[in-house]
Amino acid sequence: TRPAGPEQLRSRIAAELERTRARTALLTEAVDEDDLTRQHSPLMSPLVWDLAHVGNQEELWLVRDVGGREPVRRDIDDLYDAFKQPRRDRPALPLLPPQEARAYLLTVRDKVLDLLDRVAFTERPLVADGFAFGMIVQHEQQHDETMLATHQLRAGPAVLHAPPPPEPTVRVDAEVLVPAGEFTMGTDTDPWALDNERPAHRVHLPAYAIDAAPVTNGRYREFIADGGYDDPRWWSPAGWRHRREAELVAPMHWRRDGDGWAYRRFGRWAPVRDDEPVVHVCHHEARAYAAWAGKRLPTEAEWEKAARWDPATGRSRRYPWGDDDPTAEHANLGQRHLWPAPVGAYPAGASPLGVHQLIGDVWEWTSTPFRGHPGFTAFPYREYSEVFFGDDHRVLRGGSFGTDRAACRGTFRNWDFPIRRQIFSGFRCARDARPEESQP
Ligand code: AVJ
Ligand code: FE
Repeated sequence: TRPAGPEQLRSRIAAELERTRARTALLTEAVDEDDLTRQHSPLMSPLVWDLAHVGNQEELWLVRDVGGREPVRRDIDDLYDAFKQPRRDRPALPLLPPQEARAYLLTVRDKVLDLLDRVAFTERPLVADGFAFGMIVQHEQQHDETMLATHQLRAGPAVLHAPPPPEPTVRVDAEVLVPAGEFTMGTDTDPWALDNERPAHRVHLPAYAIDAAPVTNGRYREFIADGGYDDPRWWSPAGWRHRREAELVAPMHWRRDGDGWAYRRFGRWAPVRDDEPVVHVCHHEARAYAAWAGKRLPTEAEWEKAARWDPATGRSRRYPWGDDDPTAEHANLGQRHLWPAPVGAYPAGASPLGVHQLIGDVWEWTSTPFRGHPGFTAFPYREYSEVFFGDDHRVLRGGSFGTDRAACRGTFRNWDFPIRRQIFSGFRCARDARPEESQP
């Protein structure tokens, strides 16, 4: 996947920038000016903030830092600095109106394409292998997924359309046993991997079992029907407190529908389908379900070993299916569909151990607080990940149907507060291997 020479790298970067901008355009042209400037939830920015923020980051890193060129709009840096402006305050800011934001993005992009024609991909870490360009592509894609979550929160009729995900073609086992032993976690070699995915390091895990697929709506409904939301036994103390304060009774966007449940997906209500991975649950709900099921959430290392470790060679792959970039056969990524695919729909994406749908469909909560890998160094800026290290966030893995392939790898790490569920978050369970299972 490493491009052969600078000209291939240049054209690959140009294609990724363009593909990504087309997605941004789709998300911001599907609604009117009022919808773009309004706040649809206190958790989210107005879409027009995300739009200009994407352009501002591109200006900061590519035009100014890599290119060493004059600022386009130094006057708006503070407005679009995520650390200076909390999300709830963003609608009140003197933001660029939609047409000005679009014009700003075009101006920045012109300069970037000019720069891309001339840049030498030297050994300077910011430009080696086109890293800064890859970082900016991933940044825009991450905000596109955030904007997609804003669309899901938006009231009113549907404006986004996509074909449904593929139907299942195989039956998937309940769980897979992963033998005890070491594997390589993280990466030193993936050229566009972000700082928190580095460095590669060896991790030893005792034998464990992990669900071969994400937990489905059908199973999650059993937890609800069994009184799971009313039984503090299944919840952590913080989880139970949150469950009561927020009055959680079901995943976000669900409502009772006769004897069953319906969910709202981008402005349309539909009966809940049992064989799809559950989405829009917080870490506390995932943890409670796992306890009810007699299991636990996987650690981040357990998730990554199940996704990347190849027992035949002992090496860790970039993706469950190998080292090649995802295609439509491998995983439900990139907003090609607007919800998770039923279990068994992506046999070509399974890992060597037979674990399915690790990449795409839903972000998967792990039990691990977000920290740096051993030997971590912040690059190129502390505010991407280092400032979030600590006990406040839990790691999510694997990407959702709304994650672009450029922002998703076997090593990619996402994180959020354990109460958040407006993101496309689901989970799978794990458990320690029983002694008789641990024998080789
Ligand atoms: C990695 C998804 C947690 O959206 O807060 C975007 C990505 N960082 N702009 C986020 C990000 C800066 C980040 N997450
Ligand atoms: Fe950002």
